[in-house]
Amino acid sequence: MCLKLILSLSIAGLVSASQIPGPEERIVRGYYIPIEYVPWQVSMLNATLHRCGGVIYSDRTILTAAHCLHNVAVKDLSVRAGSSYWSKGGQVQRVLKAIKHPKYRHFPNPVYDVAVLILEDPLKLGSAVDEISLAENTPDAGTITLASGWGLTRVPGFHWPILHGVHVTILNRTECENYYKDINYKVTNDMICADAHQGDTCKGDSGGPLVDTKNRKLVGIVSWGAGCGTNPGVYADVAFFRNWLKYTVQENI
Ligand code: 4AZ
Repeated sequence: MCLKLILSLSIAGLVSASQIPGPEERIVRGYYIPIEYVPWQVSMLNATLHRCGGVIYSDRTILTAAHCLHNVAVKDLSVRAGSSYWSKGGQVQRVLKAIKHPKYRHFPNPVYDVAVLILEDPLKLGSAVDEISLAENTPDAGTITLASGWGLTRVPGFHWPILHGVHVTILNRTECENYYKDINYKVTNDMICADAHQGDTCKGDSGGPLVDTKNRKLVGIVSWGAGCGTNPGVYADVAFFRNWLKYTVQENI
């Protein structure tokens, strides 16, 4: 009886300890998630190295951030889908065409930071590889969303070999705008912000998904932030870009 109690207490202790992320376990301060939880996630590879995240919109189209295409040649790009590792497993397809939003600029921070990738051959969809639909509406402040990727888990740090996820809360845009104005960055109406204190995206997560898991809609694409885990994370507002994304896919497929 006593042994049983000690055993169950120590098991409970182990479980709860593993659920509290230590400072070394960070997307920043996130947790490992298997690809089946976020089957819309891909790694965008430049030659053989992870460069950015991406999102499966259809078997032949991937959404990512426009800044991920900076200084890369389309012929060197591919995506890996269906694996929790950016470096192995799943399916790899080459990118045929990459289309940045025509209003994309990068000063003082990225604006209109979205792009569409057309794949050479379609992905085979299944439990680890699946498309996600675009949100119709900008998420309300307070909505809890899931971000994922292979980005830095601490600053300074390196790209993690295994996929991480983190739940983040959407912030009021005006507050985020005022916050960043004070440190000379510009949050505009093509962006949404999420609180960074409970966990955040970081370098290498860019282009990846921010998802409202309650209704399984893509609400954001990882874009930028001042540092990781301290100031709000900034995402392209998918509802804002919905028409452009749909039109661009239709015109190029
Ligand atoms: C980056 O450099 C980056 N904390 C992406 C996301 C965030 C910061 C930086 C958000 O790609």
